[in-house]
Amino acid sequence: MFGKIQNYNLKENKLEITFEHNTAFIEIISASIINFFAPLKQANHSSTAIEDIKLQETKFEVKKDDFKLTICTEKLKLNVFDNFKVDIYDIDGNILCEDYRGERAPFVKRGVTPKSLELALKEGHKFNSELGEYKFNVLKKLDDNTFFYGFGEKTGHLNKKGYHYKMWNTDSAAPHVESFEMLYKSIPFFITLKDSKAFGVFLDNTFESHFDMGKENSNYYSFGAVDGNLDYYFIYGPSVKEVIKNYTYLTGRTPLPQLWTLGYQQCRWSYTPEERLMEVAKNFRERDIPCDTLYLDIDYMDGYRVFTWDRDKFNNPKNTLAQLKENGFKVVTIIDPGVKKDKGYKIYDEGIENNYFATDKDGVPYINEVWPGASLYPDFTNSKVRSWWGDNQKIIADYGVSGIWNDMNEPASFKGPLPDDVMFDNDGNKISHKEAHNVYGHYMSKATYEGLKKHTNKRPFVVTRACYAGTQKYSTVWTGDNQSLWEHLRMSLPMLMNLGLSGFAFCGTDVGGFGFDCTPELLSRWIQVGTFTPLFRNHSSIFTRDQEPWAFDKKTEDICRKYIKLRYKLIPYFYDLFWKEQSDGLPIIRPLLVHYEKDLNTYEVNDEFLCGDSILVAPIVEQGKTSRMVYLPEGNDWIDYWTKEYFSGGQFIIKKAPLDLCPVYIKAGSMLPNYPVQNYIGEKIIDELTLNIYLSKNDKSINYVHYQDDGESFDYKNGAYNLYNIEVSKAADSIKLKIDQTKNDYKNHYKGFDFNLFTDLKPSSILANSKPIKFTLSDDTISFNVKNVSEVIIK
Ligand code: MIG
Repeated sequence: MFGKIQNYNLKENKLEITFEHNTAFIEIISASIINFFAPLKQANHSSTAIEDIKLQETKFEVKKDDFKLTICTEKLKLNVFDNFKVDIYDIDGNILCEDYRGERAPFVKRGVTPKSLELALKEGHKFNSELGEYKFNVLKKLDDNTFFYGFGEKTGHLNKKGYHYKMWNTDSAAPHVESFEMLYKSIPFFITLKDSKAFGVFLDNTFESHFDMGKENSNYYSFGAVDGNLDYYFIYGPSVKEVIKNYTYLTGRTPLPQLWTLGYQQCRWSYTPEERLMEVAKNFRERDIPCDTLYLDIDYMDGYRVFTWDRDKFNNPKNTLAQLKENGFKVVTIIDPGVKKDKGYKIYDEGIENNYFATDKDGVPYINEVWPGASLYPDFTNSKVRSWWGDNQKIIADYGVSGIWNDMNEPASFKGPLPDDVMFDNDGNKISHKEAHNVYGHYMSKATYEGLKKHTNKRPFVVTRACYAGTQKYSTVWTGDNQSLWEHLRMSLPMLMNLGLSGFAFCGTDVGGFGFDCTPELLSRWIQVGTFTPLFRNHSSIFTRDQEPWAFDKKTEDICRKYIKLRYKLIPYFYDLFWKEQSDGLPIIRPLLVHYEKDLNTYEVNDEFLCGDSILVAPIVEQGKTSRMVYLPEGNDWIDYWTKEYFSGGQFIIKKAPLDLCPVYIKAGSMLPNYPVQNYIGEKIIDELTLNIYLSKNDKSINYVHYQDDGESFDYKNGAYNLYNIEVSKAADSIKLKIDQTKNDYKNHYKGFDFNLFTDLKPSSILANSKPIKFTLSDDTISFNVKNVSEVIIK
């Protein structure tokens, strides 16, 4: 495709390489991030995922000999050969990523006769298509001890080696199983981990793309796309953490959410009419189950017309929402992209008048069918359409709605898929559906985010189903129509972990399962997982069993209450994680390997996850199981959250887990901030923070930074926040605690702190700023309260 290298030309960070048949570019974004680009479709190097790419000042050298070009950055060495073959080494000369030079050689698939194929297809058997032919396909050498992660929302397991995935946003109501190659989201990014060293590859191409991770043949893996430019980033670690940090440096990070979005959320298709919505709200409060958010699904609208209300079902939405607000409930409404074809309906009329809809190849507005019947698709690739759509959010926000849920934006359609030649404006640089499809949900989320920001001046809460790489800047995501199946609870763990590794720090699945009928046991176990999931939303489909915490029996309700309350205690911990994510890009849900990549036992752990760096969750994801094996990674000791039992890391243990117990372990040497349980976030004025300290037997000190702000506005961007630095250091027979407010620019402060220290030290006195204070000692816990104190000595 490229031929021999002829010469090269260096301009700032960019190397232009002239090959016999084609030109290619290598751009040094930073010492660790390299872009490989060949304008196979268009000269313009544009990106939807990456906005305002920031080149980092970095030193590098370029050399040429008869066979190759060599580029050395401070972290990497690249050899570039004829045909744009590239080998990448670390600076010590260890090979990281090597282009594959052989021919493609798929593993053999055998049939019998054409007739047997015909009959098998008739019976409904499905076979994977033949060898894919793409516009380009990059082959890399695959070694045995290689593991792959990422790809956003895919079914199957944590490790993606040996599978083939396709990026084409797809709405599928069939039960999502391992053999699915695509779902609602396209995140063409993966992480390679080998011998404790990691790098990422991001293929920035919005056409249908393919990733074969050693399925075709175990000697190579490959990525390619059906059209568009060759445009990929090599993102070095060597730690997985660094890869995530660098990837989110490129594509952006999840912005700090409003605090209430971290509470429990209850959804159903649909809570209508308003009496039903109010009844659900009342049940939460009467039954003492915390809840912040209720959702309105499509039936609140007038004939599914977006930005309208069905006045028979919601007589006075403003009043209803105000009443709910009194009780501490936020309401989130669904908004689909499909606009009903209906003269006299404002949104349709404005769209037609201004040419805001996607068109057929002749420029006539394109019509398909979704919920409202014949419908048109707003062209979100056009910035004018985005700002119009953004302004429409005001219509709904003015009723008191607190967040927007974007669905059906793959885009979905009832009358067959959108044809390839449906056209999108793309701000004057027209593109077809083939190129726009995978970014349709992205641009819709961006429009929604920017509109909500402009009209509410609060941190927008947007939930989207479809998206592309980089959408994390605008929206949280849920994983679409799962079902109330144990298999889907099991699969939600690797799916959410991989979404996290792919930049989506704020994600969740429908707790309890969307389709099919949930059972009491399944809901109990799913709520336990949801407690540690950033987006904690129970949702179920029309015509399925009720799935609210009280829908089954007292036992299930008690379990739900116990775990939802635990979630409310942990709110400040989640919020601190989101604060830290702004600078390190690390997701909330993490596979164990993120923190323990030296421990090879963690590479394939599908059924445990870390919530932040301090909590290890090992849920039960199988029916009838009341005990399980838990792997505690090596490198730390672990403390059983429920019993305070102490374990060293690097071992498998058996944990008994009756239905009301989810195995949870706290990393020894950590600190967890807690709030009191509230019915909803903001119910209580929290002027004292609880800090639970889990001392390690080995380490000498713990340091924890806690973040505090108003929980909703953008004032933190101008510095209106507080930081508390809490340090615990251990000597032979005493413990010293230092409390230091290192930033002090938000007007509310904690008046005091409640400490709970889990340790075997039995102190005789505690001095706060040199004065003795009262404390209690029970089991292994020392508890005391301090106000206006900077130093505590326990001895
Ligand atoms: O085709 O709005 O994934 O969460 O409840 C169904 C109705 C359309 C699909 C979403 C689901 C939502 C449902 N929607």
